[in-house]
Amino acid sequence: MDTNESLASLGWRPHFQSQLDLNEVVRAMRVMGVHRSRVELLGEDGQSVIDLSARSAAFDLSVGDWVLVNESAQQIVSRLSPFGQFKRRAAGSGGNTQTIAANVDTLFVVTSANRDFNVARLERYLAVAHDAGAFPLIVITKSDLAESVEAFVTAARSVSPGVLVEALDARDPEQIKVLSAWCSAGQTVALLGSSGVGKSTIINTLTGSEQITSAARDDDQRGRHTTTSRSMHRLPEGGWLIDTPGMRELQLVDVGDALDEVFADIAELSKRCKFKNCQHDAEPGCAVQAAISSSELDAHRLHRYRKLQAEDRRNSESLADRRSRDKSLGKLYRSVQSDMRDRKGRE
Ligand SMILES: Nc1nc2c(ncn2[C@@H]2O[C@H](COP(=O)(O)OP(=O)(O)OP(=O)(O)O)[C@@H](O)[C@H]2O)c(=O)[nH]1
Ligand SMILES: [Mg+2]
Repeated sequence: MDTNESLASLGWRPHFQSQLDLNEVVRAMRVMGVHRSRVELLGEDGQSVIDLSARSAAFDLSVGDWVLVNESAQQIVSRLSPFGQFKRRAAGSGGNTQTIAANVDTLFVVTSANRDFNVARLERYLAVAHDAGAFPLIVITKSDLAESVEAFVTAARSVSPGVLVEALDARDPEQIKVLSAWCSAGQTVALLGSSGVGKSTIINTLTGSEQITSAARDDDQRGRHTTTSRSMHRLPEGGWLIDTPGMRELQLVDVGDALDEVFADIAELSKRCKFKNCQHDAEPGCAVQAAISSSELDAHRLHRYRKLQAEDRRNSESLADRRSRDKSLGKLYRSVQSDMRDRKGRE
């Protein structure tokens, strides 16, 4: 293990420095991998693996997090507040928010030039990137298998004004070089996208190493969820890549203004509506509807924007609702308990 790490090479920055109490003897380490019962950390003095005791588990760590550890690096003392984190509403659970990765500078939104390609899904990923304070780049893999990759590139560029798009064969070391620019020393790049689109392949080609990948199934050209955990990989350029397992669903939660950044064209048009609270339905003087009439804006895009807004509101509200419900339940339990105590006292 390389013991000559500097914190800067691990992605340290003033945002974290400002959270340190200079009187405390602690060490900062970065979370490289999170497993069920342990976390792998890397710091200036090398690696440490910490069993997730009940106390450490309470920090709810994700890959990319920075933590402070005690002198022996055997216990996590605290988790530093991240400058950004990817989150989604966890599938199938009671509306919990799941953090995918923290402190990411650039997000490679990976899709492939086949049936995986879906504009609505890309819009979601971009919203998550903006919310996490990460710069998004859409990477279209399997360009070698497409008859015309240009159609995919054009569609990807329409996802958000000014968004950067690269199309490539992820297995080709020459073509992959366009991605190296984002991976310089101290930079953290995460890859998100469906299973089988080539996230681990990109990492293999960039690092020249062998992550496990698997042939996509022939029938639907999708993978089989080959990558099963999130982990950080060092790049020859000095940056860090976070591989993630393919996702079936990315439900937005609490992304707030990030949607307006993805749909900046609609947000910009809205400013010209006659009414400030225009819903872009049938209000007079609606600049958004006017843009649809003149074919400047696609009506489907407005529909998707609204759908995502509604989803985000629903998921975020249910979190708030749940908190207030928990609070009132807590009150109820306390009053029942004190009733019981009173009764017992009288007996
Ligand atoms: N022809 C071609 N095949 C590719 C390309 N990128 C990936 N593949 C193949 O697609 C299959 C799936 O790639 P993976 O890298 O495992 O996909 P993944 O996104 O990591 O999938 P999960 O780990 O399941 O989320 C592998 O057989 C790769 O060799 C590409 O650009 N061109
Ligand atoms: Mg993978």
